[in-house]
Amino acid sequence: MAREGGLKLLGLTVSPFVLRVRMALQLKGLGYEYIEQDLFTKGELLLVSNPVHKKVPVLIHDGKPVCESLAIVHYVDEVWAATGPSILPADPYERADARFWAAYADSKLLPAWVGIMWAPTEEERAEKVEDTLTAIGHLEEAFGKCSNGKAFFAGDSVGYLDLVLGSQLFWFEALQKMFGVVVIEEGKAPLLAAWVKRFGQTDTAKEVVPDVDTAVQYLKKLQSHRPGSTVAQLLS
Ligand SMILES: N[C@@H](CCC(=O)N[C@@H](CS)C(=O)NCC(=O)O)C(=O)O
Repeated sequence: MAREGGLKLLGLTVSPFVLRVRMALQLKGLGYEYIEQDLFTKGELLLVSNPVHKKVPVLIHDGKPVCESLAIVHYVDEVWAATGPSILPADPYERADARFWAAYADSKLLPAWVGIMWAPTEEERAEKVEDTLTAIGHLEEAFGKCSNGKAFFAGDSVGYLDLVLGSQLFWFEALQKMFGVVVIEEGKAPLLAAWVKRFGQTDTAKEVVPDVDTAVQYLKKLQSHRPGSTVAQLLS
């Protein structure tokens, strides 16, 4: 992997937002310095690089910070357009559609499954499971439409939506392990269930996705800090 001069990533191993950026850099074959952040005690570099949200990921390219995971993936795709495969679709309509579903995955699916972890009662947990499965139902339809019968959202190889949803999959495994919730069930979302298996076999997934136990351990650590801690926002 070529190491791109002046490329640093401020991250957190268990963050799906960070993971999608690592996946994008892997797809492009770009080397970078990875700097794990302690979000319990935020360091100076994170605070000056992302003074508005103070969140990871932040990609620092030649000293200039780029914040927000989707903006970073767009940036990587544009700056290294001639390096490796394209991440976003070339066709403007498909591009707009991919952005629509990425925003949906982050604004509806992600908060729903994070809610499963933090629900104070079993009743509220069941509601969050329902919300999660509704979002998965929409994404199952989106997969059918975007993939056009091919292996990935982007067609024959991994692209934007594969990264956006693929970066959340190891947390789905953690949810199953900790709460017995099956987020992508073969009977209800057969296209996505088959995609999960294919995605797991890609170099992108194999090289950068953390072990599910890392997520389980991190969640236990977060739970011990609730309530009233800003750490509660780590996966919000
Ligand atoms: N919309 C942001 C979300 C990033 C985010 O929520 N990062 C979490 C880690 S998973 C974080 O840094 N939280 C620190 C905090 O909330 O103080 C993105 O896409 O980059």
